[in-house]
Amino acid sequence: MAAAVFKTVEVPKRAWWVRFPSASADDPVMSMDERLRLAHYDVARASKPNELEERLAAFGPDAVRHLDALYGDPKAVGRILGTALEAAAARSADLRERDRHREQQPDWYQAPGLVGAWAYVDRFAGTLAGVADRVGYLEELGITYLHLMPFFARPDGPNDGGYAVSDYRSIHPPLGDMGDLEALAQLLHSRGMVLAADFVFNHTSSDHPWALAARAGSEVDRACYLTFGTEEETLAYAPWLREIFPQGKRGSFVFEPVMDRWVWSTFHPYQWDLDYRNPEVFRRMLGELLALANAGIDVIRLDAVPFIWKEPGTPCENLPQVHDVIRAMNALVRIAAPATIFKSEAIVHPDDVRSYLGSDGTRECEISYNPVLMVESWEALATEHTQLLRHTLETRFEAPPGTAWVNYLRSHDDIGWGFADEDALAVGIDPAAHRQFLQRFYTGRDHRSFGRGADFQSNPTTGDVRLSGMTASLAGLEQALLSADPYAIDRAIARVTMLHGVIASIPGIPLLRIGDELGTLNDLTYLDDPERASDSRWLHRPRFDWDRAALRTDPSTVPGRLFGTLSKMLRLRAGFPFLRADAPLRVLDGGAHALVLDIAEGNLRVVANFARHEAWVTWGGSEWVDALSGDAHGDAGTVEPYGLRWLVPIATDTS
Ligand code: OTU
Repeated sequence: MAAAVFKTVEVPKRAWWVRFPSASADDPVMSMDERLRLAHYDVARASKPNELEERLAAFGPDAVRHLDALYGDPKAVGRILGTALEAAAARSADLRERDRHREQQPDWYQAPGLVGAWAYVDRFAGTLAGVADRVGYLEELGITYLHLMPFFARPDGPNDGGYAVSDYRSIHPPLGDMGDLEALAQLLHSRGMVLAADFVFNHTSSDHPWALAARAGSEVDRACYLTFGTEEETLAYAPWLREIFPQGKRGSFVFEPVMDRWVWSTFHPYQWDLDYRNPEVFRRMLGELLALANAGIDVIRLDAVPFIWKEPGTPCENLPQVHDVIRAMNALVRIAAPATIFKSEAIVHPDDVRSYLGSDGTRECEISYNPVLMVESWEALATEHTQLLRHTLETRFEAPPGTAWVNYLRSHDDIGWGFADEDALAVGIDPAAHRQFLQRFYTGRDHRSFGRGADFQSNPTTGDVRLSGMTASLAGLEQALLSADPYAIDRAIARVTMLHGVIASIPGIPLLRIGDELGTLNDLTYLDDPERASDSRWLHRPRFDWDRAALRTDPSTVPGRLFGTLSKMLRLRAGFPFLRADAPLRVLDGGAHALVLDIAEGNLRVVANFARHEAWVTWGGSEWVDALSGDAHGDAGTVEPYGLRWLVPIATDTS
């Protein structure tokens, strides 16, 4: 038997001897229990079981099972467990208290009061400390979940809005430092809010220390990336891959002259994909993930999750091993930082999107973006018909037990027309032609257009193209203001309100684009910045306009009208105790132009008219009051263009 490696892990009040298994290749394969015991249980037991031990007992076997499936190497698995235990030991007393609290309330992210917004640190408030100063604004709007776009160190020059990370443990200097991040997390926590941040883990920046070491000749670091000696070798993969940013570069490989090798790069040339087939990559990135959790991040957004595992002759997206990686990481988070949850960012076929919420009761990502609801909300607005949206809600909306959708209209990314072909065909729509129509519509190239979006990343080979633009500009406010037509302005405000009204009333976490509450329009200034000009997503990443925000209390202004309605909706929803993420949703027949949803078995009936004309809609029931307007209603009525009702039953006195 090879010599065992011993290592001390400091945990409060006690030193734990963690004995890593160091089995050599000819050692017999150890059972899972045996390995866990070797990795941890060589401990002078306390009289009362320690909570870390309990968590290890509860989640260790899951972690090991998935790690075994990936790596089958007990030594590597032991090292990974060691990294998790080190992070557990480094966790602050406050966050350990938060862990206990969340373990008592494991469904916290399914509560109706969780209402999200996302923002860029610099564009919203200059610095992390500036964000702390602006928390009052978020509270006024009714936000309890703040997602800050990437704020870690990144290269000077192009860095994909921070999605090229040079160091996962230091903040991009103009934004502040780790102390500011921790202080902001503490402040939000003290106000009952949660903080979400990105874990950009498919790739590092090409100037990350591992990439620099790889260039300098370190074999260990080079093995963290996927590199190839010749371009021919890339052909084992290349023909199956999708191009994500075809206007930046063609293909998924870039030549690196210093190493004289080809490097895998799914996104921009300066974003190098990591090779999770190497357990050392898993271990290193787990350390970075848990450091993020230990800084006080509650919700970790797993960026570009479908791409993290590559196998020859496959599309290298959504492979089964991705699920093992995420499940193992989740189990290790349950051990080391259980207050933390994962949000999946997979903008792929709806079946694949859903797969990251786990299956067979296995915990994977607790929450996920819901891109198909986003896409089909815009689709229904353009077509003024709700059949595709209704069909998808009926067949795909129910989230697996213990999970929640994150419902949104706009992210910082483009809109790709990612409805399922089969869903479109099921309601008589030609998917390809329909995607072309939607793109034309929202870029102002259709005679009925009110949208003023822009093309993003048109692919000369496939003809695929995606869309950029702010909510208000896509919904017609920009065009209406240009024409100075009060009727058109009213219509555009009604569209923005109605779309948000659906997102805010549907089970799951609503996630608002900060600025949408003021009707912020497209920002063309990115065209003057050579680093950004080629990326039209900057059209919808404007600086937050605090002068505009100052108008929010003036109901005669566009910002005042929108802020008033949206903040009211968010507050109302937070106060509906039945509006949990797992509340049942039923799609009722409200005719071709309307969406009628029954939520939580008669507790709320949402009626939305997607058409530019009035619609007579039957929503059923008998006596309702519209929580938004206070008007009483029966079982049907005329709904104005883009009208919205949140109908709650009038309580019948049973005393
Ligand atoms: C993500 O998006 C981020 O949200 C982007 O801002 C980044 O540029 C990118 O990753 C690289 O880090 O293709 O058009 O299925 O669709 O990860 C945006 C997931 C993207 C991908 C998604 C990616």
